[in-house]
Amino acid sequence: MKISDAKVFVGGPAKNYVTLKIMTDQGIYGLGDATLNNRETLPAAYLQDYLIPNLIGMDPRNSEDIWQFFYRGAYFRRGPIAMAAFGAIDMALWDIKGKLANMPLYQLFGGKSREGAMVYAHATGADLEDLMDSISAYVEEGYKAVRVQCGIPGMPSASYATPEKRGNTRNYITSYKGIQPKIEIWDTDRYLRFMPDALAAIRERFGPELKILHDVHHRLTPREAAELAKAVEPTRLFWLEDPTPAENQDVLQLIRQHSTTPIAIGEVFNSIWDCNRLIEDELIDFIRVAVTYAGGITHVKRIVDLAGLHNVRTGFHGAPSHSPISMAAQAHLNAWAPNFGIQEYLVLGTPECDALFPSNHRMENGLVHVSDAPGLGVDFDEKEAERYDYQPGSHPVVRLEDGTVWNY
Ligand code: GCO
Ligand code: MG
Repeated sequence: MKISDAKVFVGGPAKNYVTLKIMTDQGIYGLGDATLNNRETLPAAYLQDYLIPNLIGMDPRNSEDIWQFFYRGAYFRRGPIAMAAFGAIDMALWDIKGKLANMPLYQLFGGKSREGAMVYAHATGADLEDLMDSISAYVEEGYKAVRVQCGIPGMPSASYATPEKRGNTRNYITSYKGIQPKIEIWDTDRYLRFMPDALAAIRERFGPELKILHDVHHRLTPREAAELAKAVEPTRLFWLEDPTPAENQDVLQLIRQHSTTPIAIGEVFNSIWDCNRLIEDELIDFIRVAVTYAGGITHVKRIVDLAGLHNVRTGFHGAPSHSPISMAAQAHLNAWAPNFGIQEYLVLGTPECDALFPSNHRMENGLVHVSDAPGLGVDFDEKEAERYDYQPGSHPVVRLEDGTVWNY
């Protein structure tokens, strides 16, 4: 069996998805997602210029060897661009493997460990009342867990705030159009004065059962993060995410020494080497890597197994930047992983998105039920794809009030 061709598509409804389709001489094809939010053309170029010419003629069943060939063969290892490109190839090869075996992927991993995998939605509000409305809407729909992000009084343009009061506060899709980034202003002191009480008020309003998550988006210093993690202990968060930038991992010890609030980190990591210490030293409770830019199923499965040895559960990144292809790969891992924690899940299910990526994965009462179709269980409609092309975008850049650049 040989890979006969491969194509890359960039574009999609309201988002640039980087979709890889690998064809074989036996007519079976596989799909992968190489979307790297707001840098989409780069993994696409890596695939087109370097990887696809090498892929043609390879045996698609040797997914491990192909992964090692590209990873080791790159010489310059790791990095989100390369790992997103390897990840897309890897997903597509697993998709082919599942179709050959006539089995859904979770069966190849070891079968189902659960019937439905718990997901969390993004509730956002321009202010606390607005956020409460957004949470209520998700709770009414049956969600068991929500990430809560709120506008901070006196801080008009943090990314947590939805600038339009009400209106688009639900199903928020990150939309940062244009190559010039939007500038947001951040003030740690205002945030720290507001957030613990806001989270306590949410717990008070929604009671003990709701799983409440909050994303700090790398904004705090280690000492400030320890202060916040300690202050929110009575609220019993499901997790506090990215409290500090994770380049310096020693600092996580400071947070641990001061608080028992569960910590989730890893959405910007792209290899096991970015998180093995955090996992082995048990400095985090949830690992947030994504199959998209952490090297695909082959590599992420290794991270999941390492995490399982150290009481660390999964909480894969699932922002709208991921296409339904990598979300399907994660649905299969979530069905299998003995140390599954939760899945971030944003309702992509617009009619346009469903038409482009038809699938039978379904969300019901806050749980994702994985499809039983062979392989990834998601398809890609090339005719639909012709409607879209690449739209440049950029993440915001954050500055303090005095102009100093801060962390997004
Ligand atoms: C999350 C992330 C997103 C990121 C986005 C960047 O937890 O979902 O922090 O909100 O901003 O994925 O591309
Ligand atoms: Mg995050």
